Amino acid sequence: MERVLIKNLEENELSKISGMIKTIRNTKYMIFIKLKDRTGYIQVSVDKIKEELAEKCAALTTGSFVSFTGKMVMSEYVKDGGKEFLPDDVEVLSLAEAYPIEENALPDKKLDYRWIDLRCDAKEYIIPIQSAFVKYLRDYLYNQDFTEIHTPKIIGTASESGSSVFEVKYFNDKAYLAQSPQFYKQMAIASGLERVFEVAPAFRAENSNTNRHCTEFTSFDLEFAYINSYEDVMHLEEEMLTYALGKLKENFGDIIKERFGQEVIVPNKAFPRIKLFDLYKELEKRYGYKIPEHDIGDLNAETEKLACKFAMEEYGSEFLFITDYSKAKRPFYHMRDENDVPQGYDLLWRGMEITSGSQREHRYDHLKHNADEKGLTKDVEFYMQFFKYGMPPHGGFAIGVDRLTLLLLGLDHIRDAQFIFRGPNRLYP
Ligand code: AMO
Repeated sequence: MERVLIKNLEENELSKISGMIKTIRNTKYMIFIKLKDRTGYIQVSVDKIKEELAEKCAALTTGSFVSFTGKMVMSEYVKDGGKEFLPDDVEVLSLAEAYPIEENALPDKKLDYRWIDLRCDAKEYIIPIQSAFVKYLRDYLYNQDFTEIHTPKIIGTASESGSSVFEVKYFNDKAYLAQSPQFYKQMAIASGLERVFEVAPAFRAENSNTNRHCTEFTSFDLEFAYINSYEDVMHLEEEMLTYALGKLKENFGDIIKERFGQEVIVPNKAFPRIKLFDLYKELEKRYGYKIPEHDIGDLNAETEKLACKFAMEEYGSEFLFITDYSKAKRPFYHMRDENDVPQGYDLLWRGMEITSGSQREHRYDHLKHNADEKGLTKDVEFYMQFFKYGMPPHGGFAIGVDRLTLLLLGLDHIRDAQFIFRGPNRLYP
């Protein structure tokens, strides 16, 4: 018999359902099993009058995978829609041992058994919602004529100044894990592709044990040509996020509210923008906060939080674009204006940086000047080649998918926003 998904069950039709046992309750006359498949839950009610079946079901355990054959009926005694499955037969596909973790286990222990941890009510939607978020972002870009690309993650030279790279042995040579597809997405522009994006892992050898850093994360990168300024880049990001949040609210708004207690807020106007040094002034004026000397020209975690508080109070916005960073703190590939101000931005959401973006320097001489100034001449030799044989004006940005998930669902730590977390002390499972 063909399997029927729980969502598609028809009343009184003989059907076979398959799924995982979420809970099992053995009472005097009945056994109640909460069965889950990818479309939802159903209560399977086994009457102990059916002795042979009841005996088999009594031996089942939480986490076991089973198939039941029987009929779905409507019952006034069953909560959440009143559907109940009355089986005639059970087939055990895999019997689970007792779980090695409880819901209140320590985070590290839960990571050891991540696949079991993801079965719990609080977490089972994290990955499906993340998948939908990325799909909506992708959909937006396909509608805007973007091409998805796939760039190498094992590379010959470090691809981003400033961030630490993981070195790997490559036969008799040395290679690195890509911190970003930055150089390759720009190379794609040089190849004439005009509008490209990539959703792929990025690696950072940063020994940061914070709730927002991982050593491997998923980077949603894009790059597009024929822009007039970095305003065009910010505008595209704003439109893309607004579209995706709209879709998320429509399709997952209720479940996000119910399971995570978070409201999906769809922006209804342009995201506010502020220059970095104006932000410093605002934060000092409003909250008496002074940025530490060593962070001047950049943001730190505390500034990001306060900046978002300011954006909400001043503009009623969860998002805030920060522009006009110091050139010392920005990569050499950002275009600069006549006053040497980088034409780039960071985007903050709910207290955290989610994006960096900019118009890129596409003029060979200017780019070389910027690279020389940062002492990178040798390191970026191969990248400089892309600009010698024709390159249109262009720009782009990258969003951290794990941070998006963390903030959308109001999770405490990025380890829960990743299917499998990678941090300085985490290489397994
Ligand atoms: P940047 O280094 O700011 O920019 O990274 C872009 C975004 O990626 C996410 N991110 C991280 N997420 C989790 N753990 C980390 N260790 C981590 N590092 C970064 C953040 C961040 O905003 N090439 C540029 C982008 C561009 O200009 O197109 C870059 O990589 O959400």
